Parts: sequence; C-alpha cells; structure tokens
Amino acid sequence: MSGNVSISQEGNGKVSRVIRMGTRKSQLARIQTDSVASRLKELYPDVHLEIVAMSTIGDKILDTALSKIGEKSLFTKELENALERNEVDIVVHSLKDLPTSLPSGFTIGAILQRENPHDAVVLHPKNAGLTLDSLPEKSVIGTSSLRRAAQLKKRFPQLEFENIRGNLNTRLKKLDEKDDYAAIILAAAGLKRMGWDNRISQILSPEDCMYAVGQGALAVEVRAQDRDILEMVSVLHHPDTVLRCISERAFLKQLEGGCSVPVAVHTEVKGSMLYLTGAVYSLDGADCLKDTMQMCVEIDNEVSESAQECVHVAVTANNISSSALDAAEKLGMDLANVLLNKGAKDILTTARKLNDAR
Ligand code: DPM
Repeated sequence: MSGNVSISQEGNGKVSRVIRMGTRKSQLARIQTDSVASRLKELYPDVHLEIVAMSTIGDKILDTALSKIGEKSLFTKELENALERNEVDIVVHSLKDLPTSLPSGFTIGAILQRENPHDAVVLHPKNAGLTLDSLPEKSVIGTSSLRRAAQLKKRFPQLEFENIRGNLNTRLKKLDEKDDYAAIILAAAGLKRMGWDNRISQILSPEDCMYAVGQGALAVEVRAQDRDILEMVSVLHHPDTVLRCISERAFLKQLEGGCSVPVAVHTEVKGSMLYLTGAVYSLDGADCLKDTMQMCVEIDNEVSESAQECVHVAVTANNISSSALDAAEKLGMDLANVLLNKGAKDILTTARKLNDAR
C-alpha cells in the first residue's frame, strides 16, 4: 500500500502506517470514532491510528433548530475540508447525517452493522413508568425532528411538541434539570452508544414512528481517490446494513429530500428479499403517503472489478455484489416514484415552506 498514507518510523526499525481519523468533539462523535478505531486496530494491528478532534458549525449553533439552519451538511463540512487537505484520512459519521450526494472527491467507504434503528422515549424522571399513551394531556414532548413530530402529532394528538436543541448531553440535562419537557425523543442507537440504555423507557414501533434514512448505522467517509484507505475500510461493510441503507438513501434522494424533511423509512432483509417501507408527511402528520415494496437482492458472486467501480448514493462497496447494490438502489427509487405519482412532491414542498416560515 502507498498513496496518501503516511509512514511513521518507530525507532525500532519497524515501519508502520499512520491513519488519521477526524472526529467532532461531541462525546457521541468521539465514542463512534473510537469504536471504528478499535475495529480497525483488531483488523490491522500494525496500523498506527491517530484521532484528530474538531468542532463543526452544527456544534457551534446550538440554539437553532436543525431543520431551520440553511447550511447543508452542517456537521460534516469542516471534517470534509480536513479530509480534502489531507489532514485526516478517515471520518466517522452517523450515516443519517450524511447527505445522499457527497461533494465530489468524497465517498462512504464503509457502513457498519446497524444498531437498533428505532426512536426511543426518554422520560422526565417525575414521569417514570408512563408511556406516550399514558402521559397527561398537553404534556410537552421535546424533539426538533420534523419527521418525529409529524408522525407523533398524528398518533398522539393529546400531546404537544416543542423544539429541543443541543447534543445528547445537553438535551438530557435540559430534560432532567428543568420542567419544560415531560419527555424527549431520541434515537435508541445514540443512547445505547452513550451507555444510557437505562434511560430508554419505550422503543417506538414502526406503527408509532418510523425511523430516519440511515438511522443507527455508522459510516466511514474517505477520499474517493484514496484506494489504499478505501480497500482497508471496505472490510467494515455489513452487507445487510449496506443494502438496507442504499435503498433508504435512494428513496430519499429520488424524493429530493434533505436531512431535515418529514420522510421516514423501515427496512428488513429476509432471505434474499429486501423490504422497504417509506413515507412522507405534512408537518402535522395529517397528510401521509406511505407504501411498501420489495426486491430480490440475492448476493451472486459477481463482485465488481475495482477498476470500474460503482458508487450507489455516495457509497462505494466494491466487495459486495454489484447486482445486489443496483437492486437495492432501484427499490428505493421505485418506491419514491410510486409516492411521487401520488403527490409526495406537493406534501414535501408545503412542509418545507411552512417550516421555513416558522
Ligand atoms: C438527523 C435528524 C436528527 C439528527 C433528523 C431526524 C435528529 C434531530 C433532532 C438527520 N440527524 O432524525 O428526523 O432530534 O433535533 C442525530 C442523532 C444521531 C445521529 C441523534 C438522534 C444518533 C443516532 C444515529 C441528529 N444524528 O437522532 O437522537 O447514529 O443514527
């Protein structure tokens, strides 16, 4: 291996490669980066890993709802700048924070096995034992996700929904130390990674709230031209997760949705079948278009030649059957087209306008 990989001389005559991993400074980002680092360390004991922490615009603007900050790829831009300048070689993200198209020069070189992708209810300690069904009427639920609010407003009309911002630590603090929220909604995956499983009082079923595209999966972003690093991280790919997430991302991309639109999904792999349920909502959840489709994603042995490599919704997975990847991407696009034919564009355009005007 050669290319952009730096070499460090360890003084004992041994030469080892140095791989620098960029991360945001938040505790969750650090934990996620460390978990990928330890996987890489197991797989490549000779590699020297360095972790470079930086803050991003998203971390600095803590008081504005995510869906109202115009900047796309809020949490990823500064890290990508560092990748581009060769200051780091690898950046670990929550896949759901990565847009369906990346700026040219970047690709997702690995998608790791998905954690629980569902959303979870975290209660104010005074409400211990209650559920969204049994909380008192007009209880305030904290979430800044248009997707969560839309689905839950429809399902639990007796509750009220308000924005809450900040990283996970800040949100839990706001919940526990004030009396503003009866409960907040967060991804189960983030809570688990932080070691806060014990705060999960309820996991929301798909009937209550479907998850965001890519939720619960970690992604490794690299320079698209960096063959060595791409090959190195590709062994981290979890094939079922990759197929599910490619169909979800293709669905979102075809709808022209960003990371803050009321779009939700649910996917399953059973045998060689991939099932995708996708939905779009008005902000109050009253309008909803939802459908399910499936596709055969049988893994044949025809793995694409790395020379003529293919990228699916910004993901490079040369070690997974290209026909399976193509099928997953087609499934997402087909389902989006079904919803677009039923008027999904109007629902999303109206939702976007109303949200911008708030
Ligand atoms: C995106 C959304 C949120 C994050 C929108 C959504 C939640 C925003 C909010 C795209 N990114 O889910 O509808 O609640 O104000 C984010 C979290 C994780 C990754 C935190 C969370 C951890 C889970 C994971 C923020 N990004 O959703 O509770 O790795 O999937």
